[in-house]
Amino acid sequence: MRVRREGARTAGQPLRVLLVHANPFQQVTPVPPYGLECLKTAVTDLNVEVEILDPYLFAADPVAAAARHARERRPDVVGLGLRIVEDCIVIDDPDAETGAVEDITWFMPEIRRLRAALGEAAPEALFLCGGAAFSAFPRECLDYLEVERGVVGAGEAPFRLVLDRLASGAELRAIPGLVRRSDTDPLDAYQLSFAGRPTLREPLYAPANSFPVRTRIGCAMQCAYCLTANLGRRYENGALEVVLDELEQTVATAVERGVARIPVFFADDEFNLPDERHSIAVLRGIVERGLADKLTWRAYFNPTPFSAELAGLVRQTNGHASVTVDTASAEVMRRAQKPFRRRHLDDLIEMVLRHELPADLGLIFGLPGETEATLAETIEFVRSLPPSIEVSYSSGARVYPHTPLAAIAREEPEWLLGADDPSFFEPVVFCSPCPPRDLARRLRREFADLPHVRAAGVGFASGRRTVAHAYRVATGAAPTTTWQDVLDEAERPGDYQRMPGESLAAVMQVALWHERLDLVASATKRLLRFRGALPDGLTRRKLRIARLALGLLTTFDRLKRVGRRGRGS
Ligand code: B12
Ligand code: SF4
Repeated sequence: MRVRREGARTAGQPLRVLLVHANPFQQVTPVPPYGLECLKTAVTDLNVEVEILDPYLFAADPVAAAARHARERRPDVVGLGLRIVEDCIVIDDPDAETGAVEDITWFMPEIRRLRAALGEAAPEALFLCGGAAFSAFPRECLDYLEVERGVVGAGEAPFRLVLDRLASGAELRAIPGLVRRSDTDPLDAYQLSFAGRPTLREPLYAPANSFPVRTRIGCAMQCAYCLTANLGRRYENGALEVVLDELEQTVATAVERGVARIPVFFADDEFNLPDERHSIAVLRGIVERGLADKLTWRAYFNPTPFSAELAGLVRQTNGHASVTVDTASAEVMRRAQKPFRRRHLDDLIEMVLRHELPADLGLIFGLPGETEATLAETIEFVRSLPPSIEVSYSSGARVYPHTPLAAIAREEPEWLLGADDPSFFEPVVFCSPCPPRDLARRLRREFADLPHVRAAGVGFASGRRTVAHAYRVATGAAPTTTWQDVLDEAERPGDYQRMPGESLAAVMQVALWHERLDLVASATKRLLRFRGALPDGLTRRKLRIARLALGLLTTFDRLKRVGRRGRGS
């Protein structure tokens, strides 16, 4: 079928593409729209104009702002990036006195509102979905959003082909990864590929929540509850030189903006699966290229393989291992299809301690097979850990369509709570041997004396919007609030994601990134007055020097502006 492009460009005119980050959680944890950046990078040599829009981060009324933008730009293609469909936090508030059995905020109704508004604003455009969450259950998303086409898995190659064909007026046929709403098994189309060149980053994003760098795609495992299980154990490594070039470029751009050391997140499902050879090669490359002092990094790890060589390199390159443990019980591990056994877990702890590695362990209580006895076993394991190892835990697991857990859930409906949706597209939670809120309260009691153990993540309902507000003020995009409000909010204790000192430093970094020296100066002043703990690496002496330098720079900046005005420019 040939896709109609009314109002289409005349020959030679570039195709206009609007990539929209359809992600309301940007208000709570803003991350760069890395998937969309990868798509844009993949078509830099085509005759196309690609623009990335992140309405939930930069606009006070995201749907209206996105629609307005689409109306003005009249794009030929609108890409919707569905990185997440929900906040994934089963219990956000253990004490909530609502009748709700779980607290997951499902974003699909909001995303449907966004899609409808964009559809009205750009009725001629070809709509295309993609993204990590989309790719795990594409048919359900296309139906719900009433979009005809989507790309399943890595989007670089299919996106390129789609634009190429549209530009030449050819049909959108036989493009690997491109699926139709009517396709019966779109998961079969899953793509694993890389652009083959370092990702070009949008300059808007400060490293407030780290820069993602993908080194491999997919996963050779199939844990029962995991979205990635829907890939069917497929994976591919990125080319080493390209990964290292991307790291080097990211560091260089940050240095240009006055950030001496950047936080990176290796955006892989598990950095050390299916083997550690690739991860070791990446870390060795960091050392060889002299990048180790210029970055810190974090990645998800499976407890095994984790050799002494890998541990040494993690340490040498300033890494932090977030280990996907889930449970310490052999029976729960077996039923969850976890790719390790208890002895691997014990070996990992020993390795982490021996190499003094910064690490945290992620647990999920309530998985299939969880009983009073297995709960007690995992609780005992957690209690045996030293306080240097942080632990975060969830109570209950979201059942996603097509996963092995969905099959288990059909067999054991007595442990299900949430939406009445047999397809599991709307949030349904599996939690054994008791409802998740009860389990969350119980675990809080069990770990009350262990400050390094806490409930996992932050939900949309309880998450602070401080960093998003900082972006809006710093870019002037939607000053819904003043900089003083941002600083007050940052200094107020109770943010799950950061201590007040860290929050002040994070908003200061956003201002610095956007060269708003006036805002940096007032954040510095506030940090100097602040009596609590400062983040690692920041001292009052450094702040005083920065204040002096900023005083000079802002005066210079002001003089420059006055001079320009005087010359009538
Ligand atoms: C690293 C990571 C994080 C880091 C991010 C650090 C950073 N600075 O970016 C941290 C820890 C901060 C994080 C936070 C969260 N995360 Co996270 N995260 C990941 C992880 C492992 C990698 C993401 C990534 O960058 N991938 C690499 C990029 C290149 O891939 P991509 O985005 O998929 O894009 C490709 C394709 O999807 C496609 N594509 C993407 N968009 C589009 C659009 C179109 C039009 C087309 C055609 C194609 C296309 O092409 C791209 C290039 O190949 C993914 C799992 C995964 N494998 O993706 C989970 C994942 C995205 N996270 C998830 C979740 C739930 C969250 C949180 C909500 C958790 C929380 N409550 O705090 C937040 C949300 C933050 C936010 N604003 O979105 C879930 C989402 C699923 C769901 N249930 O909705 C995932 C899928 C993990 C999982 N298996 O469950 N996350
Ligand atoms: S090893 Fe990790 S990414 Fe792979 S299926 Fe299991 S939980 Fe998912």
